[in-house]
Amino acid sequence: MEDNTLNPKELLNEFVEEEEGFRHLNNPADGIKPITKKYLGVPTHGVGSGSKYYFTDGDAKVELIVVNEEIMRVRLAPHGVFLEDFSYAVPKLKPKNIPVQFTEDDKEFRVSTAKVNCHIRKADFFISFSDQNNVVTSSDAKAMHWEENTQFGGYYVFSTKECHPDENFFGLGDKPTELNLRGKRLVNWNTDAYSFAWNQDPLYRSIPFYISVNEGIAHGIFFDNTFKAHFDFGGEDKTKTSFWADGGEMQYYYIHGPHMMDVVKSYHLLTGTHPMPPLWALGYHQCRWSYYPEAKFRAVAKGFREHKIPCDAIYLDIDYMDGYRCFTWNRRYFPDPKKMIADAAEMGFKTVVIVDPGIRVDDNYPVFKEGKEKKYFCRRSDDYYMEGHVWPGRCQFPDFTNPEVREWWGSLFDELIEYGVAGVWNDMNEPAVFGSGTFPADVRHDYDGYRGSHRKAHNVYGMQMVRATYEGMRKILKNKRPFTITRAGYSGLQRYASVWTGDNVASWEHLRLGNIQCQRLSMSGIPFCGTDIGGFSGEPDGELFTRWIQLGSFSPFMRAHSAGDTKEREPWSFGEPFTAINRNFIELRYRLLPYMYSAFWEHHRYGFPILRPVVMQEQDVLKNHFRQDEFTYGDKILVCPVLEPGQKSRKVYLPKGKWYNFWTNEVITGGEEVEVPTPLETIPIFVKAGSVIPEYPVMQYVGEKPIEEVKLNVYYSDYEANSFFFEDHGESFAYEQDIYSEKKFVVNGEESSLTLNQSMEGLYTPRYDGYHFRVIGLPFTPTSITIDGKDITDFSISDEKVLEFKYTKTFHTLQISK
Ligand code: MIG
Repeated sequence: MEDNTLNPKELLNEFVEEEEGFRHLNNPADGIKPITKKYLGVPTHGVGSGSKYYFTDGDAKVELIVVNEEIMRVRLAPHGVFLEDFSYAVPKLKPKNIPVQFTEDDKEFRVSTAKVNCHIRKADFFISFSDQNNVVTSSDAKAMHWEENTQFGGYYVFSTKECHPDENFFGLGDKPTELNLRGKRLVNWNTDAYSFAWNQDPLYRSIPFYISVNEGIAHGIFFDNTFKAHFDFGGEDKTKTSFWADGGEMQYYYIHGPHMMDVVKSYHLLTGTHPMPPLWALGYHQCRWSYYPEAKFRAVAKGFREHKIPCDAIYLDIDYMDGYRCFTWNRRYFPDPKKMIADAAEMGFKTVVIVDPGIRVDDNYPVFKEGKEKKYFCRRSDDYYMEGHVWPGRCQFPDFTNPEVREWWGSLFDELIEYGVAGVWNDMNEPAVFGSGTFPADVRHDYDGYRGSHRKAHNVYGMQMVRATYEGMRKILKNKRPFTITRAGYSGLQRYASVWTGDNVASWEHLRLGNIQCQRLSMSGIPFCGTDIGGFSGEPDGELFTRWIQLGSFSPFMRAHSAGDTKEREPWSFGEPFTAINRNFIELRYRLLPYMYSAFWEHHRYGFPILRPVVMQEQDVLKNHFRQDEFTYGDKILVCPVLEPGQKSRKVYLPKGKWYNFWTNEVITGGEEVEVPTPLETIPIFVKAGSVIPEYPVMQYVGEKPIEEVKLNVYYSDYEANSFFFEDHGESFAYEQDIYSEKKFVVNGEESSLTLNQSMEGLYTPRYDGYHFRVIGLPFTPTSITIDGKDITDFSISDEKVLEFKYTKTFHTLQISK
């Protein structure tokens, strides 16, 4: 007998939007009823006050919540009953108490804050948004619509907006395609995508958030719906942008700009930012599938120190476990893990281990036994356990959407942590199952009490796994920051983990793709991201590996990783000149750690992305909507990777303003492309005039030596410019109690003088006093240098015209003049 409620064919249904609306792709001969969609008609009533407004058309109801001046949330209840308000992405929706105006005339209802107006048109229920200058930024091209789902209950939900001739789209997480999403149709459904290809979709993560830029004005749409979701950015019909999902509510946040940066900041306000990572996690990480046995692990550690290549973390992939059982050790390969990890720690290495969600069905395996007894594993609709084959063999899978299961999973890390493990890598959590790909649709999930099938929980499963890992580690580590990395995720995952882009390939195309993916993740709310440097599958040559290390030095998460069937792949594996160049760049990363850590703080505290594509600097320049190579790390350092073999030079676009070539200190006026030499030793790096870039001495690992001296690289500018410099203990949560130091530098140059002011906030005092100053680009020969009124007489000026001196006390005002 066919079970009508669980027809797996339903999962394959796709919709194509056409002029006349949506239609099923399925052949009616399959026995699936053709779609009969319903549209909102006429809003006959509008009521509301404060932050909540309701508009109705017969049974159908639309809710509008004013979150703050820039953000409004729209929800649709086709038959008048909204689902309970719960979201894994938005932990707490706290509408701000702000003045809101609600007005009505013949044509429309209107809800307005000081910055945004939402218009609900009376003729047809079209919803649009405009800014305080009455410029319409987003408007419906069709009224919201839905289709009843006779198989599972609920609705397919649709929204269609106007797409303008020069409107461009960004965001959506890790999609492996051009940075600009205009013309694309994409799907969110977490998928294990080994050796994925350019344009392959979907991949591992689902981030239903995009940014539109039209005529210089940006807005964002966050479609907070965890079901399989679809986006079409003027692909099917170039005048329409649509998003729809196979279930759940039509629920989206309209996020006003006008700048892309404002949109990203507001998105972070809803979904949270990444906590400060332990400082060591910003160092270089070495991974491979797998380093085993113990002798191999030790040899890799030794190799780094012998080659004097800085490294902070070495990873253990699945072979450290006993038959791939999580929380066990293969004692033949690793007879005394505690000692091995302690010895590595002695040498300055953190050990990071992998875990997978599949738990081997084995009554002699305590984790399985306990999970089974407590009924923590996922079950099918008719109560059978969800079973699937993964690395350990036949497995069952914890329901991470159950808070009790998360708590249990988190507690399982106590032994690993007692052994000294410092980081946990969460793999296969799409969830991935051999053969079938993932769970069947009927698998049930607790969903924190708001129960649902796998159709609803699939895209959040991985995020809840890494959340369980993160929260468990945080509890066990007490005041120490956990380090976690995840493959799968949904919006908000940044509150719990860093990510890597999954199983890429050792090719130049993937180097290009990885650069785009990291920028896109960064602007989609996932700041701590990186690719498998060198490419997971296949063999890079020395040149490709070195170009990847160079780009990777400017990925927030920097890790080399490779599949087991490839040749050895450490930074010294390719001989000279590659080893020396790789060392140089990894060293550069360690020199720039305080700058990178400060950029992380700007993310954590203020919601800025860490990597910023050029379009985020100058969204009003249409050409920039199509640039995807150059980006800034924070807002001071612009990087452009070399993405082709044998390239001697390449074009780099510099946004308006003055930039210094990092390697030569040459000053270049931006606003156009420049040709930059790209010998294997360098990639184009530029520093914005007016920046103050703090620099630590090179160390083999974070904390190798106490920091006695910090270099301050001051780049002269003839305008006023600010820089931040954040420091703290680097591994505790004391920053939450204001135990940190946030310094602000203000550079201001004139024709014959330069002033640098420093102010401080926070309760942390670094152990060093004063700085080693390097002043770059002075347009005059200095004769007088004073700090807080005291003369500095001991200074030097190099051939490159870099002025250097030290001052061993803290300072407020530095004055340099002709
Ligand atoms: O089925 O743990 O993406 O980084 O090395 C493959 C083995 C499972 C996939 C991950 C990859 C990891 C590998 N894992």
